[in-house]
Amino acid sequence: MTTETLTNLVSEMAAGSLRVVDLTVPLSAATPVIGLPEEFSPSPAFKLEQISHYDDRGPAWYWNSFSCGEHTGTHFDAPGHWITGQDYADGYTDTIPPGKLVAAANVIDVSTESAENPDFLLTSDRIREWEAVHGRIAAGTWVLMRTDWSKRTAEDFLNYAEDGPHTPGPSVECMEFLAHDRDILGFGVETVGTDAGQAFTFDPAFPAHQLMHSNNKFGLASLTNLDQLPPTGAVIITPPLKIVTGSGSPLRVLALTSV
Ligand code: 23J
Ligand code: MN
Repeated sequence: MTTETLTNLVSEMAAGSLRVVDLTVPLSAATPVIGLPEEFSPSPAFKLEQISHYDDRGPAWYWNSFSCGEHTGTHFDAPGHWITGQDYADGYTDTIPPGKLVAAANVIDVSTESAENPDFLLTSDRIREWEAVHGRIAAGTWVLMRTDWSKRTAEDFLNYAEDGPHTPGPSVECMEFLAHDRDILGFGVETVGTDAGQAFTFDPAFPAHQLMHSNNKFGLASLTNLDQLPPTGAVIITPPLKIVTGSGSPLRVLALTSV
């Protein structure tokens, strides 16, 4: 049975009836990173340095070293990233069970609402509305919030104002609902972080981090191409780098979807 499923998978991919969609943004020095208030340590941007380039440092080979914060570009938030998730032994990049790194995705399109209001908050009511059309969100699946934020320029993507960033995200009660009533695997977004720009003012602050990670659930940030996915039916592959005791990492996120 299992063999048949995998045989069908590769033949449907070869035939073009299953497609691989890349949900990853390019990783370079220009990749936007989250800005925190200045009393906190900043996240360094991605940096690439040549080790050699077919030259006297290495005549037949080209390679680089790179550095960045773990939460740079398209990246995975492990439960241990947040104080509320620190005690899960299986909640760090090297200890997450691999079976949790391939899962179904539910894509909730709130791009219209987000275009009208950069502080748009996803609510449990909006999720129930989506479920009335697409079916109930199953336990152990991803919820991906489509905002089309990845289509913005870097400046409008971060969207800073004097009172902080203005970007869409989930409400507190939405995160409680998805963690407790739906028992999802994790919450993914197109914005720089899983929380809304103004989430530092919420109670609790940063509910996506606070509530997902306290329940051993994951985050995905800076996703792109969510407009190429169906509302249900796609499978996403999300293995972070196996950094020992890592809180997350940049990663390549691939979606398998029927055409
Ligand atoms: C550190 C502090 C606050 C936040 C974040 C990181 C993220 O959004 C992140 O990338 O996990 S809100
Ligand atoms: Mn993060």
